[in-house]
Amino acid sequence: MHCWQGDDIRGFESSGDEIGGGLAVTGNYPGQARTPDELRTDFEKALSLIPGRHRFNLHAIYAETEGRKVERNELLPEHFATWADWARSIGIGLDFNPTFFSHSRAEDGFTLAHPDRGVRNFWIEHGQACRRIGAAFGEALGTPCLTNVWIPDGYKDIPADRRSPRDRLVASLDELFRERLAPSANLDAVECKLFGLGSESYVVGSHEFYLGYAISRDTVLCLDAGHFHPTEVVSDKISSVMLWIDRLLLHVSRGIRWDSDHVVVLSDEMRELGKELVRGGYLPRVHIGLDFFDASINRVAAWVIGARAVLKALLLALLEPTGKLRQMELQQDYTGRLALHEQLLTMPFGTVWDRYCEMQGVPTESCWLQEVRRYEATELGRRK
Ligand code: RNT
Ligand code: ZN
Repeated sequence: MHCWQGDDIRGFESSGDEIGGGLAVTGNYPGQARTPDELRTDFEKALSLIPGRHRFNLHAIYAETEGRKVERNELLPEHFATWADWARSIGIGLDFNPTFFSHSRAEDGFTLAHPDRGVRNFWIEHGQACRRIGAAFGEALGTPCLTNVWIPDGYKDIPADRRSPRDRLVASLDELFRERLAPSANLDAVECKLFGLGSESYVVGSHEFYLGYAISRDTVLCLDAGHFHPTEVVSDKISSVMLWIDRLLLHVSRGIRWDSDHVVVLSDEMRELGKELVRGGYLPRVHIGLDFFDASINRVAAWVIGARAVLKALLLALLEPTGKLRQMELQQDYTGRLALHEQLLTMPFGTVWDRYCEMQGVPTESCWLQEVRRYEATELGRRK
């Protein structure tokens, strides 16, 4: 579960920098977390309403530096010690992201692929610092931290040179990842993107770029559901990329007309994703991360809706009579396959889900919202 739904990707650097990087959070629903303690409390509330075990995914801008300005390339595990202590105390693992946006040195839209060596070096050092923080999390918590690199680099308009930024990005990444860290402590992931706000014509870290990078450097590949052409779906990519890479990170998100990062719901594509993970036996090799941010609704509810939707999709897939569907497919009985798909949609899935929630000691589908409303009245409503 991503930390950034709780505070609209603001973080705690209090530099006043715009989010940038082509990311946009819309809405002004009251109650956003303003401090690390508020973010932790809100997340724990959300956790209490979601069945199963989960992890928390931080970004470098959530460092706790006690009011001191610490440059991003000088961040140390000690700046995240409170996060690690908290994670241990509630028994969860942590994942991490360097933050290559919301910063004056990223304002011109380039970081690791910047033509200026000095700017590149700053961001390489930031990535290196973050990997060490990830490894410290992994060691402290006894579960590897997945450290995911996403950069915004790209051009708004027609480039004159598509090659050089990509040459520079490979070299920067190789430097960033040079230090060997135990995979039991830290795993590295790279995230591609088709376009962003302000990088509509060209993104250096495209899908082809990172697919090749992940295969050749043996890193985790991150596929974000909002980072492709609108009619392209990540569910159809999994069985292809898993042939060539060892581990996959999914950024589960919901784009509406563009990479809008709406709260994940039990959409057709979410269900299809769940089925692909279960049918292919990929669960042990896949990390499922949430990546959405909506500031127009209650943020704790947003976490709960998104996380529960992913779990519902997995449960639906686990309940599917896959053998029967496959058998029909092999016998070329596509009529029976389509009819059974349709029949499955009206089967009593909701009662199985509610029973699972009960067994896990969390509220059933019709009950969790009451808890969020109560929390809003007593806690979120006091934040003015
Ligand atoms: C941006 C990427 C990236 C971010 C987070 C905040 O397009 O999806 O994963 O959303 O790191
Ligand atoms: Zn993402």
